[in-house]
Amino acid sequence: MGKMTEAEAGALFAEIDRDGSGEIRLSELRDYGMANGGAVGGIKLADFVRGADTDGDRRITRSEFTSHFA
Ligand SMILES: [Ca+2]
Ligand SMILES: [Ca+2]
Repeated sequence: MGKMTEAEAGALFAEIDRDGSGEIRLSELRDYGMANGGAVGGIKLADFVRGADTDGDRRITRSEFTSHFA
């Protein structure tokens, strides 16, 4: 999508991945969204998951995240 640099996307990923597991679960995304008006990088959470979770396992890995945003 090219909205962010890879460094910016990595920093945002680290912010959302609170337990540092290397993947974002829906609960982490929800917690982040609740503190940020229900959106990640200006994208609604549901749309974000649909777009970024390319393998459909309902978790977003760092590579899924960065390839979606950067
Ligand atoms: Ca995590
Ligand atoms: Ca995934």
